[in-house]
This record gives sequence, structure tokens and C-alpha cells, in this order.
Amino acid sequence: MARLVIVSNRVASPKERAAKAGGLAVALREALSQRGGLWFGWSGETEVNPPEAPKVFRSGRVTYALLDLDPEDQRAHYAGYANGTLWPLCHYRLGLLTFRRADWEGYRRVNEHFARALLPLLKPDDMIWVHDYHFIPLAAELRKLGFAGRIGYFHHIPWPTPEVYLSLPSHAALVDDLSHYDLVGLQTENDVRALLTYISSEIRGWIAPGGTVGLKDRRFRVAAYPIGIDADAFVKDAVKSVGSEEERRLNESLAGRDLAVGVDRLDYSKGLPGKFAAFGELLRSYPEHRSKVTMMQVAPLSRSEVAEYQALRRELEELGGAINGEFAEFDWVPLRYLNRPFQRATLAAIYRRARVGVVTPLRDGMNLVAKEYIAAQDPENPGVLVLSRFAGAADELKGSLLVNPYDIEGMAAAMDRALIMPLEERRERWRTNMEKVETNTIHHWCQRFIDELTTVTDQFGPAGETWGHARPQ
Ligand code: ADQ
Repeated sequence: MARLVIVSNRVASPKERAAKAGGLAVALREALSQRGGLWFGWSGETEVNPPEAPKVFRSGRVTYALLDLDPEDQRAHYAGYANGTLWPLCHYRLGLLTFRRADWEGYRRVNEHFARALLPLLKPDDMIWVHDYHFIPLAAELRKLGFAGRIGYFHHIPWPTPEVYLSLPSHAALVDDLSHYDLVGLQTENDVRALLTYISSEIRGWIAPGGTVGLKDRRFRVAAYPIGIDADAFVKDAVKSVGSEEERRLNESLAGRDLAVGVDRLDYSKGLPGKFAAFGELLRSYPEHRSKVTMMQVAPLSRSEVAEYQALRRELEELGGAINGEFAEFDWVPLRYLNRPFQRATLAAIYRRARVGVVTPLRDGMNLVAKEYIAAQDPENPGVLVLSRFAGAADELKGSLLVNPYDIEGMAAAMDRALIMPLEERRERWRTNMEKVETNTIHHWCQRFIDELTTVTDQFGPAGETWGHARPQ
């Protein structure tokens, strides 16, 4: 069996406990320790003239290799091109996009540096799985250095439609970079369609049935791999929370009121100002819910060195203060707003207690919180998920109340509907959603991608085969 090599910007340290590390990190670590493997990424450290070689250490069957970066390169790579250009582009926020040539060059330099540091650690039959938009050029750099083995890439965020994607000055170079992978995984069929349409209509690529793509003399496959969660772990944590001290404190603080919950990194893609406004609108237009429902928004700080994120934080503080100022009673505060992380078990307890889960991103690759909320519910008395149609999860979670996150009144109406929904309908909707969450777990996702990467190059057929120029449906 080929050794698996995973590349991601941040690497979950072997000491990070499962409850803290997050489902994705745990699943990747499991996949690596089952087959034996290497996890390669940024050390989190910067240093002027950093060493060419990574720090390498072993834990069980997994080898970790962590690379330091030059501070200016790290800024251009992470805050610059990855999060100042690609993140807003892929989330359809062209007004927030900045493109600087120096950042694009820094982004490529960091990828080159990663490739040079990784190459000496590789064996020819290793299989490499690269994660996310920080590393799109990595395969091209590894190929330049002579690595010919299998390389796959998974894009955790949305892939924008061609009209939006064409705003990127480096659009053709970046997709040319993608063509050095053997397998490119995206979250949804919509994302796949967007990328294939761009390839066939803008850069004269060939699309064969089944998603195999030809670009210049290279072939690669593009397919959807919707990511899941560790559903069992969430169910167990949620069930364990029943009768716990945390559950008791939460119940006591709510004094019999309903709870609506939101859990999102403090990021402009998550639609938090619209969600706050919709909750205000609920209290204004459906006064019967005043004093009867509390909303809890958990929003740990993220990328707080970036100006847009600081502005968003101020905006939410103002909006939240205004809602509480307008509606609070001496014994009821409508909105609880918390900027801190929690252990998975605490999140599970909060989700389970919530009658409504409010997940309303403006765009989201998948949104794992939506799936976690479903997994944590009591099957006998489940809550209702209000979900943005622009989250990847909306493709699978058809039992949710789907909303347009730009429609404040529509979201308020959906929250009202969720709060008054009869038990039988809640159960039915929850069952529809839970079936998806249970069948497509993070373990299935991991296995499916690895299985496909193992065999993908066999499907390309012999060189010289005639390809149909099929346009994606
Ligand atoms: P994110 O944008 O981070 O992920 P999401 O998919 O919701 O978004 O995952 C967030 C994770 O962080 C969840 O597991 C959640 O439980 C956890 N989390 C959030 N707030 C927390 C808190 N206060 N304390 C502890 N944990 C907290 C990116 C993409 C998504 C895609 C994922 C996975 O933007 O679209 O679904 O990657 O591919």
C-alpha cells in the first residue's frame, strides 16, 4: 500500500486531544496512522532566512515535518494572496478582493519552498494529498522537481462561477497549476460545474464524460467529495451531555425559554450581521417570541490581524448591543454573544438544547456546523435547522428550512416557523437530514478520496485516445 503524505497549512499536533482538534484534523490523523504516513505543513513559526529543511519528528506511525517561513513571504502567502485574494474571490466578495503582484509572487515562493523541502522526504510511490487554497501550485512545483507520483488536491471552500472567477488576474495560471494534480476534489456538484465550465469555455480544456479533464498535454479528474463530520462522536457527546453539570447550568440560565444557536468563526463569509438583523426582525415582527426565546451566537475570533475582520467585529458588537438595548427585559437578555472557543462536548450540549440552529452563511464550502447541529439532536424531540441555500450543506440537508441569507425578513419568518413547528414535522425533517449526516461521515469522505486517488490515473486511458469536447451540463 502506498504511503500517504498529507500537506496542509496548519498541522494538528499529535498531542492535541480529539475533543479539541476538530473532525477534519482527527480524520486525517486516523487515515495517516492506519497506513503509516507523513504530515507536512507550516510550523506556525517565522524566521528571516528560514532553514531549507523542516523539523521532523515521529509519533506512532505518523511522521510530522514542519517548515518555518520567512515573515514577509508568510504574510504575502497567508494574509496576502490566500486570504486577501482567494478567500474573498471564492466567497463571491469581489468588493473585498485585493490583488497585488507581490503577494502572488510570495504565494508562489512559499509553494516552491514547500516543494523543495518536501521532495527529499518523498519516496517515488508515495501518494500526496494536498489540502486547500494555500497550496494550489504545490503539485506544479513538485512536478518541476521531478516527482511523478500521484497527487490529489481538495478545495475546502466554494469554487466560484466563471463570471466571478475571471476577476482574478492570475486565473489561467492558477487553473494551469491545478492541472498538475491527478485528482481535484471540490465540495459540491455546483463547484464542479463552475470549474469545468471555466475550463471548457475560457481556456480551451477538454472535458471527457465522468469529469476527466484534458489541458495541454495533461489529464486530471475533477469530482465532488462533500465533506462530513464524525457523526458518532457528536451523537455520543450530545447523549453524554444529558444530565451533565453543563446542561444543568445552561437550562438554569434559560429558565424554560427556547434557544436558537449559531456557531461560526468570526468571518465575513458567515453572514453574521444578517443573522443578527434577522433575529432583531423576529422580535420586532413576531412579538409573541419576546422573552420566550434566547439566541446564542458563538463566534471565536479568526484572522483578527486583518482589517476587514476587525471591522466586522466592531459591526457585530454594535448590532448585538442595539438588539439587546431595544428588546431586553430586566430578567431576559435576547442575544448572548461569545467570542471564545469551546470543547466539542460543550458545543454538543448547546446544540442539543437549541430548538433552532441558525446557519446562514453568504457562501460556504460545506459548513460542518450544520451537520454537527443535526447529529446532536434528540431524535424524540429534535430542533430545526435554518440553513442558507448558499452553504454546500444545503445540497444534502433537504430537511432544513432553506433561506436566502440576503433576505432578512425571510430569515426571521423561517426562525418563527422553526419555533412553532409541530413535533411530527420536526421529527420528519430531522430524520431526512440525519440520514445524510450518518451515511456521509468524515471517515467515508477520507476513504473515498484516497480510494479514488489510488486508481484515478488508470482511468485516463492510453495517450492519444480521442476525446470528446463535452460541455458540462
Ligand atoms: P470553516 O470555515 O471553519 O471551514 P465549518 O465547516 O463550519 O467552517 O467548520 C468550523 C468548525 O469549527 C466546526 O467543526 C465547528 O464545530 C468548529 N467551531 C466553530 N466555532 C467553534 C468554537 N467556538 N469552539 C470550538 N469549535 C468551534 C472550512 C470551510 C467550510 C468547510 C470546512 C471543511 O470554510 O465551508 O465545511 O472548511 O471542509
